[in-house]
Amino acid sequence: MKTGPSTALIVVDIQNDFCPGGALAVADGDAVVHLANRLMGQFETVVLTQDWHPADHASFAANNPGGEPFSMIEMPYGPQVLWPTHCVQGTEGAAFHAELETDRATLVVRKGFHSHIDSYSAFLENDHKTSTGLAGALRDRGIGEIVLVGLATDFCVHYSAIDAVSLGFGVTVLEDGCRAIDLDGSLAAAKAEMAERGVTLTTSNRLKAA
Ligand code: VGL
Ligand code: ZN
Repeated sequence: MKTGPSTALIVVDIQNDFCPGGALAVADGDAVVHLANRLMGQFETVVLTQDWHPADHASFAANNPGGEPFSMIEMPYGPQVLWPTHCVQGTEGAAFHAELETDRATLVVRKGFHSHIDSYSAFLENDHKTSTGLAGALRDRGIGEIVLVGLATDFCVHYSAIDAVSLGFGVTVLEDGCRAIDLDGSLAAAKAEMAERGVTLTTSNRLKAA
């Protein structure tokens, strides 16, 4: 099956730090690599996203005196989880998983590189204003629908999905192609919000040619 040319596959943050052994490991995160590779063969437009933080990033607990990893703080743009230091630019942890077939990508989007704003979404940073440029790049390529897989379901996949809906894209999340961090019920909340905003939550075996 080949998916139609107006649908892009977006592979979110399949990087070493989100895989077992990484700094912010998502349980079973590496289990999605082979499915992502297989799906890439079915799309003309394949986007990879890469969490790409400077070492002084404000979302790192280590850069917030007294801040515990996985606790919440208030940033000028709203609440922010403090994370273990992860995906620092140029490190092995920020590199894509070695088995991810990155040669298939037609666009790679890096995000989270402003020290004072986190960016879960591949479209808008966490201030919900600063654009990564991805929406424009997709529109310029004639893309109207996106299919999302990757890490983590409840953070970067979730925020990418709801921003894409707000920006006018049709959005499908393949749940078997994602794994979650699941912090205090964040997976259930993310799934409920995605469903409510009109994201189609399905599985790869039900992906239809569009
Ligand atoms: C992510 C937390 C912090 C993700 C990135 O890729 O879901 N989560 N940075
Ligand atoms: Zn991050």
